[in-house]
Amino acid sequence: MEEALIVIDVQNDFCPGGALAVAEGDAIVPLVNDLIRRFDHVVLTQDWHPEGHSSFASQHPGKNPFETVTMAYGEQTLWPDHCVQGSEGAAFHPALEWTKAELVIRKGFRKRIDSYSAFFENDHKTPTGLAGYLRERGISQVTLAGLATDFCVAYSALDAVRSGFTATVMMEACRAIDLGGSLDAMTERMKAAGVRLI
Ligand code: VGL
Ligand code: ZN
Repeated sequence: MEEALIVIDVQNDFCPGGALAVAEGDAIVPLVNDLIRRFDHVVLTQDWHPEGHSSFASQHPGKNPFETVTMAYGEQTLWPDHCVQGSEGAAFHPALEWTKAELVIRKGFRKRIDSYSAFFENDHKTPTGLAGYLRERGISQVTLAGLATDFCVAYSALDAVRSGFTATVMMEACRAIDLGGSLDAMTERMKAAGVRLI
């Protein structure tokens, strides 16, 4: 039974000084590097939006970051412009030891749809291909760490379980945005779904 570490969005824009900075986002980097050393298989995700992405508040006149809108696929939180393809903000944190990674899954590259999860976009239907990749590689267990706990990490963990993988989240190696109680809410959803939180 093979296991993979999935490192979620350890990118400059989610670290202090970045466009969508997560408090202490950079503090997890040494812990994530330790995990990378310990796992045989490492996959990274990279939030990767085209300019003018529909999840950016700047594209919705009269709306501010962290407000919500209804998209074709349901409710969507609006964000500051972040992780624009090819920008410094979209690059991995400079101290992240990513060279060992076997795969980088980019997500959020379709202009009309956001993607928090490493497995499915926010319509919960459009696959990223990660489940197929892991299955073909004989990987049935995933461990997750990264940013942000209550968005991309949580949705990835929930979709991992839904896709038939066992999922563990290393909570110390994650940091949250925590918008309107989202950390508690998503922690409860993960527990209820059978995600192991350690
Ligand atoms: C994320 C909001 C927007 C994340 C990505 O990585 O958790 N959150 N894009
Ligand atoms: Zn994003």
